[in-house]
Amino acid sequence: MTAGLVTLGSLKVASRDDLSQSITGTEATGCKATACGSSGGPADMDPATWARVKDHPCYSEEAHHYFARMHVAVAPACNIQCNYCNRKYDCSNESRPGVVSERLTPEQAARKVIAVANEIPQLSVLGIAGPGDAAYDWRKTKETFRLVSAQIPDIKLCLSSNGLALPDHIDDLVAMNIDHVTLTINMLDPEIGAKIYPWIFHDHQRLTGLEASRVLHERQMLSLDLLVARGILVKVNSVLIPGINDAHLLEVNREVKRRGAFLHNIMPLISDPDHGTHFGLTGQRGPTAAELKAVQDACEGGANLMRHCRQCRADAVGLLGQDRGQEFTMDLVPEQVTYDPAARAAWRDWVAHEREDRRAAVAEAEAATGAEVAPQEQPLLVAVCTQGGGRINQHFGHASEFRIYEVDASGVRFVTHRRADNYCTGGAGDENRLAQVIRTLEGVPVILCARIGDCPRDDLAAAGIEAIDTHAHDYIEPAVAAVYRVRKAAPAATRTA
Ligand code: CLF
Ligand code: SF4
Repeated sequence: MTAGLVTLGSLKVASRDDLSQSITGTEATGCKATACGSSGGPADMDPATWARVKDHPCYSEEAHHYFARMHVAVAPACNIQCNYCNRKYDCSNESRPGVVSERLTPEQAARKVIAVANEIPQLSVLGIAGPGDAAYDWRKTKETFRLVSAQIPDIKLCLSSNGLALPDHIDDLVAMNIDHVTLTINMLDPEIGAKIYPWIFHDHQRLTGLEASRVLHERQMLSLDLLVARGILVKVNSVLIPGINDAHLLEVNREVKRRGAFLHNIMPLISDPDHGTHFGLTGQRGPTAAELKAVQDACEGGANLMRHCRQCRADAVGLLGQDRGQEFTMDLVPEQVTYDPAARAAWRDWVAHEREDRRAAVAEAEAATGAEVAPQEQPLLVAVCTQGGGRINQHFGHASEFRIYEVDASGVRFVTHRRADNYCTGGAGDENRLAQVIRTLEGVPVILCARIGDCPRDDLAAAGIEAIDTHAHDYIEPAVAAVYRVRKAAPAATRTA
C-alpha cells in the first residue's frame, strides 16, 4: 500500500484537499487522534513572537513538520578557527555544519533559491550558515539576501555566525529585515575557550590563547546584546564537547537566557579522524545520546531548548532531516528561472488548515487525559517514522531517521531524533541494516510506522521493540498517547509485541 506515502517535496500546486490527501492518505475529514501535549507552539509564547517563528523550522518544533529551509554556501571565509571544523572536507553523504559540495556566487545562489522555491513549496527560510562565517564574509551574505528578497519578498532571512564580526553589521541586519540570527557560543570562560579556539583574527590582528578567547567571548556577548536590543530573535548554538564544556553549558544556558536569547540549541560534537579536524585527529570524542540528553535535561528551566536540530550542511535543502541538495546543484539549475509564488501560497493555505485540525485533535486528547504522573513513573519512549506533516506517514523500511518522543500521564514530548541507514534497499531488506536500526533504537520499546513487513517486525519484537502500523497516517502525538494508554492498561506479560 503506497497511497499517501509521498515525498513532501514532490508536492506542487494543488487544492487544499489534494494536499491533505497526499500527506495523510485520507480524505480531509478530520482526525481520530486522542491525546498529547505540545511544545514550541502558540501556547508557549506571545502572539507577536509566534507570528515570527511559526513558519521557521528551526525556531518552532511544530513548524519543522511543515516548513523547509535551504542554505546557500556563499560565505567561505572565516575569522576564527574552531578545533571541530575543517572547511576543506567535503562529502555529499556527510551532514554536518561546514560541509558543502559547491560554493556559490550571490547571483548563482539567488538563481538556486528561486529554482528551489518553485519546486519545494514548503520552503520558508533562506539561511546562510557558512561554510565560513556569514557575518565575516558579509559582502557576499548581504548581496545574496538582497537579490533573493527582491524576488521572493516573504522568504525569511536567517544567518548563523560565531559573533566576532557581527556587531559591525548590526544596522545592516536591521535594515534588511533579518529576523533570525544564530550565534554559536560554546563558552563564557576564556580558559575553556582556549581549548576550543586556537586563534581568531580580529581588528587586523591574529590573536591566540586566552587573549583570543577573551576577545571572542566579549564580542559574542556584545552581539547577543545588540541583536536582542534591536528586536532580532537570537538562537544560541553550543557544541557539547565532553570533558571541555559539558559542565559549563549550564552556565552558558543561564547567561544567554538572562541576556534575552530566544532558544538554546545544544548540539553534539561530531568528531572523526577522517574529517581532519583538530579534535578528530587528537581523539576528542563526541557525547553519547545519553550524555547529550543529560546536559539538555539539566538546562531545563533556563533558556528554551531546541531539540530538533539536524546539524545541517552549509548547502542543505529541504525539510530538517532531509537533504535534497543534490537535486539542485548548479548544473541542474536553469540559466533563467522565474519565481512562481503559487505553490508556496497553496502550501501555506493547506498548513493553516492542517494546524487548526491538529490543534483541535490535541486539545480533545489533552482533555481526555489529565492524569497525574505516578511517583517513580518512567516516561515511555516511542520512535516514529515520518516524512513530515506531523503524521506517521513513512514505511519502516524507508526511514533513515526516527523521531523519538517520550510520553507519560502529563503528555507527549518530542525528545530527539536518531539516525540509521534505512532497512529497505532496492525492494529488499538488509539484515545488517536492521541490526543497526535495533542498536539505534536501544532503550526505545515501541516504534510507530505507516507499514512494516513481517520479517523486520519479528526481528524487532525479538529485540524487545514493538512495531505498530495501525496508526498509519494519524497525527503523531495523539497516536503516541494512545499507545501509552494501551501499554499502561495491559501489563507487558499479557501483550504480544
Ligand atoms: Fe539554517 Fe540555522 Fe537558520 Fe535554521 S539551520 S541558519 S537557524 S535556517 Fe536549524 Fe540546521 Fe540546526 Fe541550524 S536544523 S543546523 S539550527
Ligand atoms: Fe568553522 Fe564556523 Fe568555527 Fe569558522 S566559526 S572555524 S566556519 S565552525
